[in-house]
Amino acid sequence: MIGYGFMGAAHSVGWRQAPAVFSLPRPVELTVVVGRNPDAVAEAAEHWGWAESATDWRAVIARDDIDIVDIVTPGDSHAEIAIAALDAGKHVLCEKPLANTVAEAEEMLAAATRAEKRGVVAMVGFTYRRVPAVTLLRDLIAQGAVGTVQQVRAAYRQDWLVDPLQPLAWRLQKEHAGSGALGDIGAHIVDMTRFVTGQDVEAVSGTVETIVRRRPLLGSGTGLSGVAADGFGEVTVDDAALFTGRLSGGALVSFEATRFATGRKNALTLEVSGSEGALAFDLEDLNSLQFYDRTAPADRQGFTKILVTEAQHPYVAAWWPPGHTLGYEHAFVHQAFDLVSAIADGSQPHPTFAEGLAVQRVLGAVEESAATGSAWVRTGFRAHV
Ligand code: SOE
Repeated sequence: MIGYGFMGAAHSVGWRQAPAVFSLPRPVELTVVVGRNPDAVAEAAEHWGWAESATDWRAVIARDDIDIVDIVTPGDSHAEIAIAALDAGKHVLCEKPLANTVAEAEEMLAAATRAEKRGVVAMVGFTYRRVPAVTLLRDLIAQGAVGTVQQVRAAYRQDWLVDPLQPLAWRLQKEHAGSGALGDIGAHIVDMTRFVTGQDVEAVSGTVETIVRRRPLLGSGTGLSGVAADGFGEVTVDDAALFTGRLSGGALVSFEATRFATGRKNALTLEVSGSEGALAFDLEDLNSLQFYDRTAPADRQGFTKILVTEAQHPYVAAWWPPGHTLGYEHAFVHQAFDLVSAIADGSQPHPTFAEGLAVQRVLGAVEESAATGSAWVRTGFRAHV
């Protein structure tokens, strides 16, 4: 695993729990975690149960005892590491968004296509697909439960930047993160929309906004005592992105990704409205799915709550009896299980780098629409999901 921040912790839980909960077709060994700070990465290895720690990712991907490279670094190093690892014959799991630019994502897809010819696979870490209720949402749409999809409403709202003294971390600097809320959390709802509908986002129109333009530099005496006068830096990414999308099946989508929804901590909601019904998911109630059946007798129509904890629901049979709920980290366990299963049976895990590129093209088109003020910028890419 290259990196060891928040996603490093979540992935470590996934790698450690998957062999215990699922009968994996291959054993999983947490061999080495890589970071630039030797003391910090050694502590992370100890804490999360990795056998070794290292500071040179190139030396690690050259090792014969490494089969999978799990990339959980900021977006500015995804392309370099993923391409080198794939060319070295290692399977790759890369955190979202796939890259910081469309051009990088295209290079990564080319490397994945080369590697696929040698039986090496690549997957993107859009984990919300693997929340059982989201996979069920996709399955129900595919079965026609809502009829023709006519509208989708997708929002991902956080508020961790409302405090203007929140320091200028890497997520707020374009050279490291590529974009702000748009790529960090907007990427999730774009991928989820493509996943549950099975359709491409063919064109978008939108705007992005940076609400607080200067923030205290890390380590510049931030806190109650205020900030040293010279300790401010420019925020170079968006704080909020609002955009409309047109799906390849004709439906309209409204997207909102913001870090300034005061009071909303990690509020991801997705509602799919169809000719025969509707389905709605709320991450803050992630074990359930709201379903409205327009074909039901008129005297009993209404949104019903499906508790997604039955053995026949996606992934649930491996866990607990009905009503015993799952949490945020379980999607990372499902991700590890699905990747190892695909490697073992020689199949292509999803989402592929092609799907990651499709999301990247949507992000790029939103930025183009926002920069030029032009309505409807085509994403110009159809991924074969
Ligand atoms: C942003 O704070 C963040 O950590 C994203 O980077 C993750 O992808 C999201 O799942 C939770 O919020």
